[in-house]
Amino acid sequence: MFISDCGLSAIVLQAYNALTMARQALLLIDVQNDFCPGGALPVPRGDEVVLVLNRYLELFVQAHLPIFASRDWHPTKTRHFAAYGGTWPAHCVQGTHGAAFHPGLKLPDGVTILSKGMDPDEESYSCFQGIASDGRSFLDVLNREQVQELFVGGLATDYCVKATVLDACTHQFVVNVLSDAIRGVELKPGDTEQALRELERAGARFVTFEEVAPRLGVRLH
Ligand code: VGL
Repeated sequence: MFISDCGLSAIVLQAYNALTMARQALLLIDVQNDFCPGGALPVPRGDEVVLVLNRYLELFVQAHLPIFASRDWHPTKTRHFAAYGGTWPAHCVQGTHGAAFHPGLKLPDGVTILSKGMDPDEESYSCFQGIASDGRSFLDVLNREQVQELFVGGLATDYCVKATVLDACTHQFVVNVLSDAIRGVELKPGDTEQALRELERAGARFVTFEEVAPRLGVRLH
């Protein structure tokens, strides 16, 4: 059998990834209807991340690496909402259409869902404040899966993506922000730019799809 140089290095990289116990993982933040155009708290052009994230999903499935997806999962009454003293219009209320993942997002079987924002008295933006369906914290899940490096995309750059990436840096993960798969709310113009600068200062790297595929040793056809 003829194996090209490129094919061989892909195989070696995948074997390395397998032997070192899958250190990398994909993390999608809050790709939910309410954060997309037409939703209760729309992120401008938020739905544009869906197609790009589907490509990342395919990549991580092929590389047999763990995939996580967070969701805002609020009760009807919470201090997070303007009606109860918070900042935001009601959004992502548990069990509603707005809280569902965008219908175009192709979440594979085996994805771990992290829910956050359930406490009516707590403001939570970071996925590290979320829990899996079995009640384990996100940090526990990552440690159990021996994840050391995260690739993070989704919504919104200036809130939940930012808070999650900052926490991940604090917890000493290597963090890659998917610059082609994030969008900001921009409550104030410039918020997204400022968030990106903060993430860079915290040690996050910025990557695009073309750079990630070879890093994982996967070639998509
Ligand atoms: C978010 C604002 C309010 C987010 C959540 O997912 O980034 N933004 N709640």
